[in-house]
Amino acid sequence: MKILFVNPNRYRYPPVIPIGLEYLAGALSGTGYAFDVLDLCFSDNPIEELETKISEFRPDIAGFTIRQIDTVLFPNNEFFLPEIKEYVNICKSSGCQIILGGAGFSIMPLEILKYMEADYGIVGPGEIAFVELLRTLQNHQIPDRITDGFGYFMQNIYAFQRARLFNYEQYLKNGGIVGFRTQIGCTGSCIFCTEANKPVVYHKADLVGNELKLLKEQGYNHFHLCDSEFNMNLDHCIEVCKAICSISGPVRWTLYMKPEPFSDELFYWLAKSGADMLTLSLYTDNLDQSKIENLSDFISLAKKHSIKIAVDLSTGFPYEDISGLQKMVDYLNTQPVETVGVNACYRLYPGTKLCSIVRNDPNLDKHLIYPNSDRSLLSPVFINCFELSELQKLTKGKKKFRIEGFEKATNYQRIKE
Ligand code: B12
Repeated sequence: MKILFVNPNRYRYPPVIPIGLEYLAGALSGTGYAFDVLDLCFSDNPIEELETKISEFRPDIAGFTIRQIDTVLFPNNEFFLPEIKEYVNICKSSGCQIILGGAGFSIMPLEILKYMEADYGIVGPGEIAFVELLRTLQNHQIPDRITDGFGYFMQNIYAFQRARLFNYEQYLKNGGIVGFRTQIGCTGSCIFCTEANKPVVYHKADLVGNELKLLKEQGYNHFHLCDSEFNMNLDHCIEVCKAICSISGPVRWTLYMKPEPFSDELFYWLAKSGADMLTLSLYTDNLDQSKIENLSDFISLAKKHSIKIAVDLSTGFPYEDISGLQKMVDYLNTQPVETVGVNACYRLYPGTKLCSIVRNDPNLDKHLIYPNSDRSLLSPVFINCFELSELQKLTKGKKKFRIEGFEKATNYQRIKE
């Protein structure tokens, strides 16, 4: 059975190396399945390249990684599924079975499977579930159309392998950065987020160190963490940092963090292992004095260890009073953070708390934005409760503040050196 992995992600602000396929290919090693990859990110003629690859390799299965449904931001939203469907159709017409996976796919698996008219899909981490699915197909048994990849991780420490499949140089030349993962899942419970309340599986810390060591030996020394948030379990975080410290020669890395938990020890090890910039996710709802004090401690510890902070500030949830944003803007303006991106437009996804709040209150309908004529949630729908003009008024003249949705860039590109 031959598998062709396809990366259809051609959004390049910045381009992202599809490392999910590298972990998947790592899991295939030793199983005897033949596979090849086609990365369409920089292709000048993706359709022709795909057709050529299919006629040369003759795969039985095409495995598509669907990293994004759309860009999540508004305005200037880009919806990716119609383009991906064109590639899926080409594979289908060659007789391949289609298997879908990826972070975007996992958000609305049933809907995307149907939209793509694909055969099977895996939600969440695919490493173990994909191999099982191949075995089931090979044994001529009928698998479930959708498998929950998390269900296959019985232990919460995961020994993984990562293959090296893609042309990293081309990504780096175009503003990309090499990613790595230290855990799967998220303990956060943000009301708008599709990653909320997912079981967490930790990568074995020494294997994370080893992965970065191998990448460093290949000449890469600047990395981006690909966990939802890093600080879910401080013991694991510190173990990972220590493992990174064991690599000879310095590396730099950048990460996502939530405001809690943290400790002086964590920041010490972050800095020692080369973390020099973090994106901190903050919210303005339920803001009270104790949260501000906690935040001040977080910011001063990062500063003490020379780690720069970019803030992603989410505001304007249903029923929220704008005075909370005013308070947060005034506070952050006095703090040693490099940039603050303010977001008040939320992409609605079925299954999130925000979506059920909206569905249960028709008074919120006036805040909904439908950028496309299709009114299903597969095509983006947003809720926006704070007017753009109000955000502009509150942040006017405050240089480090930026309203999200206009600029096509991400924090590691904004904060250099
Ligand atoms: C890190 C990250 C970034 C970094 C990437 C850095 C880098 N160089 O790698 C940066 C900051 C650059 C970034 C940018 C963007 N991101 Co981002 N990002 C993430 C994050 C946190 C991790 C993604 C990741 O790499 N995971 C690690 C890899 C190993 O996992 P994986 O790809 O999911 O693969 C596993 C499974 O999905 C599965 N799998 C994957 N492919 C396949 C294929 C098959 C066939 C199978 C069976 C299984 C399978 O198995 C894999 C191994 O376990 C996710 C959220 C999340 N926790 O997933 C958001 C996320 C993917 N990003 C998102 C978005 C919107 C963006 C941007 C569009 C933001 C913007 N407006 O600029 C850009 C897009 C950039 C681009 N060119 O695509 C959204 C997509 C949401 C949606 N509606 O679809 C997510 C889900 C966050 C969210 N909840 O909103 N991002």
